[in-house]
Amino acid sequence: MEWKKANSALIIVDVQNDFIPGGALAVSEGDRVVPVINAIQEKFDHIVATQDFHPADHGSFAANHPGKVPGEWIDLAGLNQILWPIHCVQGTSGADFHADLHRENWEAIFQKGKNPEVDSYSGFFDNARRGDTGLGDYLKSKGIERVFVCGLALDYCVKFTAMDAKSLGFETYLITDATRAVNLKPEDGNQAIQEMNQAGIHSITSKDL
Ligand code: VGL
Ligand code: ZN
Repeated sequence: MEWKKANSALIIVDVQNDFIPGGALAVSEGDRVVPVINAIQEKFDHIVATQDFHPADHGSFAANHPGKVPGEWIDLAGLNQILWPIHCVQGTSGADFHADLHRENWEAIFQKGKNPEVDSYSGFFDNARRGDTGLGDYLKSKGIERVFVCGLALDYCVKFTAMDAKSLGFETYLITDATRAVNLKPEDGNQAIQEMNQAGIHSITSKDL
């Protein structure tokens, strides 16, 4: 495919220890994205990352709702919310980026999920679309028109980030071999790709770059 470095950005979503096998919210094969993402970084002039960064009292944690377990749904300040294990708590190693992930050329990191009252899958907005991380304005200030999205997890934060990028007017690409799904249901990852494609997000592999 044809694309210009100058007006393109790579968005690396949530490649953090808690989403890696052995972590609190492990994504199967989540570690496999690391070498792929390291290899493609050299193709980009603009690289940003997102970081899931919850306070310990975050409302998406089942442990903060007596009697509830991960996978159950609740009403969280007016939004339907699936409950997760405690993960990516600020100041813990689970919130740190995977140690092998190259970070030398990152321009900025956008943290999300800091408001205990609302979850934030997207790197742009919280799930209520109220809070804004500044990622959209940042990309626009750099003249970015095209974004390539990769990281964890495909069926949550990668999908929501790509969908918001598209809705903000960026030409949006999903790098399918640089992401993995949580797959609470076995087809969730494939369904996420279908939803993204229907929204006009293009699927490519790292070899297409
Ligand atoms: C994520 C569930 C909860 C993700 C973050 O990064 O995909 N998923 N928090
Ligand atoms: Zn989270």
